[in-house]
Amino acid sequence: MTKTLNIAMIGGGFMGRAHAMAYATMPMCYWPAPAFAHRKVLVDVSDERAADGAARFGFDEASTDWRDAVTRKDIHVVDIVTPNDSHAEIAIAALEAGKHVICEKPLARSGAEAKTMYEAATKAGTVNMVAFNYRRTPAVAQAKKYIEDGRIGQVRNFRGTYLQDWSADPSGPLSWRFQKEVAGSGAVGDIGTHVVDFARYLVGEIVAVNSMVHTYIPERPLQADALDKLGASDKSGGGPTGKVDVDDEMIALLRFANGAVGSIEATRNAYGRNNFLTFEVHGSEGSIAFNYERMDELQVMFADDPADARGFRTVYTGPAHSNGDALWPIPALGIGYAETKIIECHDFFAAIANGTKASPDFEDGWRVSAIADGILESGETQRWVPTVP
Ligand code: SOE
Repeated sequence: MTKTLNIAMIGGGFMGRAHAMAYATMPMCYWPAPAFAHRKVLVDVSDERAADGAARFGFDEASTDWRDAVTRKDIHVVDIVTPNDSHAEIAIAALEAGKHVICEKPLARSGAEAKTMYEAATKAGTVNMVAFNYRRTPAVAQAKKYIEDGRIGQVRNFRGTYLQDWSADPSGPLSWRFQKEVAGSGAVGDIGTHVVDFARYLVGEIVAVNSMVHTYIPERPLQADALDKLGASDKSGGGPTGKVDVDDEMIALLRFANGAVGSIEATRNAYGRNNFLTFEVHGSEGSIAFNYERMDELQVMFADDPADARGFRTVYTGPAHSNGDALWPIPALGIGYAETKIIECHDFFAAIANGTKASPDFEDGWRVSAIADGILESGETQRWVPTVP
């Protein structure tokens, strides 16, 4: 019989909504489901927000006491969808209480902080996952398969970008995402880490980086509450402002353990780019390119393509591809952000049900955070920085 696992979700913002949708719909896509994800208790910072979130996202109970929620006997899974500064404390308490833990990215504000979570996870021996959901996109998983099958030969170059524009307007408020104490870093940790995850997933370990890191908008209007106001702007002016102490933009060169080279760019200030998360991988026998803004498609070129048909062609993902049979029956019907979270949720619960490791786990989260630290350090020193902790 399919087991039911009770979830305590800590946080009820945009990411909480995405996770709750996945809990509700995962069995509709994967049947029989590896387990039912029962939405038991939602924790938020005030009674009102918790009650609102519980009602909206379909949780039985609302609470403002995360310590109680993560130690309750009837809770099996703790889901952390809070700002970055609380990930470690909540995750370690949950792991010490023997819970399975899924945590939003970046795992922590720094490599050192992420390491404490990885160590707690190792000690607990429960299933742990860091939510780098974009690698669950079927086109991205197919790119990995092409690479593993040797379809593009020896990988030589990875070129990744994550460009958004929601923070390009200086009148956008000083939310937690612009505060080092809460976020750890800016574009580097928030979105650059998604590309680092792609690079490690597709090519392998990154051993050194050399980067430029810059902050263009040094001040922003103070925000009255702590809510995440992605893309908001307040043109009224004249109010108090506060200092932005994180990066707006980074460009990094990468050296991989297997000899490949690469580059990453990340910014949330690129007008006209919305969720421009891309990669190109060049190998000795072909190339693969992906852009999340066209997430059902993969561009491929294999060196043995006929000479009169050279150039990239489009593969539309569907039932023939990774997780495709769980999604829609015809290629290019169109998937979205929600599907990446459904697949992530399935893989996490399958790991729990089967007693296997989840991927990417807290060790990956720690290694990605250590690479983010290296990018920030190199931005200051202007030197190559080794990134294997
Ligand atoms: C804001 O840049 C953000 O919400 C990121 O934090 C997410 O990781 C990304 O998936 C979408 O954009």
